[in-house]
Amino acid sequence: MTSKDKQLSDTLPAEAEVVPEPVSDPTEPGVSAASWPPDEQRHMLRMMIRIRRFEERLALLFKRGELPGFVHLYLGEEAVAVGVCSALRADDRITSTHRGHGHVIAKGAGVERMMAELFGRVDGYCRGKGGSMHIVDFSLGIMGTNGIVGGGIPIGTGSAWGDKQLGRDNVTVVFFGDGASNQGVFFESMNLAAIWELPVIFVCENNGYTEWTATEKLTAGHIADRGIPMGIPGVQVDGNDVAAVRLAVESATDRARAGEGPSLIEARTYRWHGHNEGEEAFAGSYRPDEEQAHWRQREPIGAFARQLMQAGVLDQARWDSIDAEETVAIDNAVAFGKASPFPDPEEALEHLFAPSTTTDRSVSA
Ligand SMILES: Cc1ncc(C[n+]2csc(CCOP(=O)(O)OP(=O)(O)O)c2C)c(N)n1
Ligand SMILES: [Mg+2]
Repeated sequence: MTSKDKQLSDTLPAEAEVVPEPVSDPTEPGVSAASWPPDEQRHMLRMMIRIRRFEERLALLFKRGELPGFVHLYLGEEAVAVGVCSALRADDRITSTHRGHGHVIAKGAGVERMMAELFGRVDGYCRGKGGSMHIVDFSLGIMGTNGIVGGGIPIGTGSAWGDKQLGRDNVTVVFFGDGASNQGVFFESMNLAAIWELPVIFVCENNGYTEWTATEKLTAGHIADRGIPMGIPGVQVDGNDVAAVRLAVESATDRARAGEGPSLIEARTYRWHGHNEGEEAFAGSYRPDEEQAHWRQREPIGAFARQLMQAGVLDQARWDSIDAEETVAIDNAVAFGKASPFPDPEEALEHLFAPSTTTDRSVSA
């Protein structure tokens, strides 16, 4: 274990008991990343570290009472967002969830404007009026984090329908959780995506819990199999293996761009923190210590960095400097967010609708 590994898994008990994987058919971890150029591999590592440091800072700010609103952290799940978005083009699109900071950072959102949004300030992505669950930037293909569980699923399916209608070869990825996979809209959207052969990739992040209930108490069968009756291929991947996730998404994007229709990917992972920050005040203890220790041992960033070191595309000094740069970037983002003013109360009812070129929204008395 390197000094960096130690830092990345600092709360892991020394003698953590390893429990079996709570899945029946996991992809073997440790898929080789060697097929991508070294710069891209280091960029994937950088993006995972950026998400990790961003989320850790939010946890701290929340504890200090400096962060308004609800925050659902993505710590431990970084390999899914980065594996997915590293397989996409800049002009592809994503829809996200209530646990969406990692998705949008991986798709290119700037941490300064995100932090300003989280502080409720005008320099944020929604002028400080949206917060954590409304981070949108169409120019980056980010169609929004979303407070409605399953809400991004039909939006992303519609985005793919638009591309198909316009003859564009873009792909849309829909991120959603294991809990959202039980929403009716998931099945409705898969049906339309299948019948119209839409270029959409449904990425289910199965992190083992829906709020405070274990997935197996709520969710029948394997999520990856849920598209089979509609002819949608599904795979289950190790969501803590960034290379495995990227490979699965690359084959789904090939399929989508070739006009062969949708795919479903179930990424098995684990959230390190509570459902939302501050849940300790009411949620009690609902996750076994051994389970948490097991998943912390399967920490995704150190595992990938070790692979890169073995492949000779990273050394400890480079890893340290990437980490230091990303930590400074988060310091700067916090300063930027805090320095930005609050929006003027006068503009509370502005920017509620996107400007429309086809509809006149003016109301005559
Ligand atoms: C339509 C809807 N129902 C219920 C909620 C309350 N809620 C917020 S997050 C959540 C659980 C989502 O679980 P999952 O999809 O597994 O995502 P995770 O939180 O594990 O990332 C629920 C029920 C909501 N926001 N929207
Ligand atoms: Mg979940």
